[in-house]
Amino acid sequence: MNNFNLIEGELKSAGFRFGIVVSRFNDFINGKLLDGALDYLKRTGAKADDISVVKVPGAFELPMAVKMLLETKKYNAVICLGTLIRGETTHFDLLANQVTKLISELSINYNIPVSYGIITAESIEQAISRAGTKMGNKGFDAAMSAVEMASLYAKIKKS
Ligand code: INI
Repeated sequence: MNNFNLIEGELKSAGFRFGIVVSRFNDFINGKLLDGALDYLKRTGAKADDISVVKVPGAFELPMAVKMLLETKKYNAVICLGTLIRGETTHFDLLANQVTKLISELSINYNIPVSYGIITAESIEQAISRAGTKMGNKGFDAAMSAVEMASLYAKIKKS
């Protein structure tokens, strides 16, 4: 089994267009996620002109704006950024489950990768640790997935 056709994405962004949807709720954390995502895209070759950043009020609105971006067919991948903190809302589980499900369904229905850079945390401290401190930066990680998947989709289409 030596001659199989391996298809995998590369971590290069040049030539791809990215949409980033970021929520304003918990903005001091989401700003760090956005910094991480932009840092990754620029360091892997994306041009500023090829990146659109869309702001929405909260995590609940993320899937709505993602759908609008996908509908344009202008983007090779969309990155979702937001922060849900259990302590702040009794409907944490409902929001987290619904938003996650919708984002995944949108990606599959439109055949365009959407990456998940939404922190779901028990406390503000835990959220901060995932936004550029102890536990890395979930925005940076989500951008990495978006780039790999954009490249993978392009290769699958060409295969
Ligand atoms: N939105 C968030 O992004 N994170 C939260 O933790 C949150 N809490 O705690 O309620 C939150 N609520 C707002 C929600 O996403 C909508 O924007 C709002 O209900 C208006 O539709």
